[in-house]
Amino acid sequence: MSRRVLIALAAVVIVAIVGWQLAIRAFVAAPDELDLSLSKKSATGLYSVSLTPEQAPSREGALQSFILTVKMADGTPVDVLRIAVGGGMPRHGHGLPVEPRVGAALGNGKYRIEGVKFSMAGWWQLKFTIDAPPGRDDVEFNIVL
Ligand SMILES: [Cu+2]
Repeated sequence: MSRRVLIALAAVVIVAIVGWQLAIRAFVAAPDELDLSLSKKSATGLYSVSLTPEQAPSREGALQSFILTVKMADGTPVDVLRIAVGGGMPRHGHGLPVEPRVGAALGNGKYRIEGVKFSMAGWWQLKFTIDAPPGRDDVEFNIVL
């Protein structure tokens, strides 16, 4: 084989390896600019919501629980009528492996979210729809493990 052919082959192999690694990285890794804040305003700004893991750090495969705290912008706790929980891995197109449950109100705007499971490492989202007398609003949190 000529030297030129060898160089071309080496270039093809390097491009393939780099491309494959970039593809794997895009599948596994979270975006660089991801908002990992666990305290934020709901989508329309109605509520101040925070999500506190009861077991930290979040682990792959274990059932875990979170405390969701819902307050008005001025800090007044909100008596929520209904919380819908959803989520999944945005880059993988799948949802949560187990449907979480919302426990009884703990008072002071706090609610325990039980039975959350992350079945693999990577970027997950937990999404909540909060139904309360002031209105309905959504909030989502990013979790990377
Ligand atoms: Cu996944």
